[in-house]
Amino acid sequence: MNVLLTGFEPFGGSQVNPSEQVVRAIAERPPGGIRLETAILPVDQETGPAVLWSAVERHRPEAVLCLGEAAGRAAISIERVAINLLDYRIADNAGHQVSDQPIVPGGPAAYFVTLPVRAILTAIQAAGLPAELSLSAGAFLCNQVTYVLLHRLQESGRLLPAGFIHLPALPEQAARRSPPIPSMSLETLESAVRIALQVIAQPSAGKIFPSAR
Ligand code: PCA
Repeated sequence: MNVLLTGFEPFGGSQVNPSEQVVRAIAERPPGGIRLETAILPVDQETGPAVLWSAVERHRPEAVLCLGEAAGRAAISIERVAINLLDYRIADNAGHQVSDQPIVPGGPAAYFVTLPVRAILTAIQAAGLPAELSLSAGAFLCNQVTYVLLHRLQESGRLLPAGFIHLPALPEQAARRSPPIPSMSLETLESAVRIALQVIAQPSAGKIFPSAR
């Protein structure tokens, strides 16, 4: 199966982004049975969604898994939904800080992701790693790229499994906070994402899963 895996560049004053590091680590040793394409997205209101969509157009993946950092979360967070809202709590890397705007004017209020979220959760937990289903990817870039991805896939009639996983901070990021925030090692994050990819690449995963499954 041809899978597109994406992460984000660092943002918000951090030198690293766990999602970028996980993508680079998995790209070095892709899982068997998966033709992996990767992209690192800019944390930029305009170019972030554009780089993701051009990777979809170029690689024609059969599934898309996007990763991002959610500093402060204590578990691997499998997102279930993306909402039609831009309400940046900080500026992006290009200085945009938009409030209370739709991503797609007149677009649906929200899209469910089309990944087998419950199966991914169960598989990660079965490996002894902390994971959760999440009902909000926030209102910053991670939510935005997920919404734009799901919207364009739907508009272009390309219904394929696509969704988003938020990763906790790395220990070196957590150590710089006072008080420290929850963190997970790169090895743990990489293991969890490899499990998610395995679930996505299972034969039944060609189906579109409503997020309730
Ligand atoms: N996390 C941010 C954007 C980039 C990233 O890694 C977010 O949660 O929206």
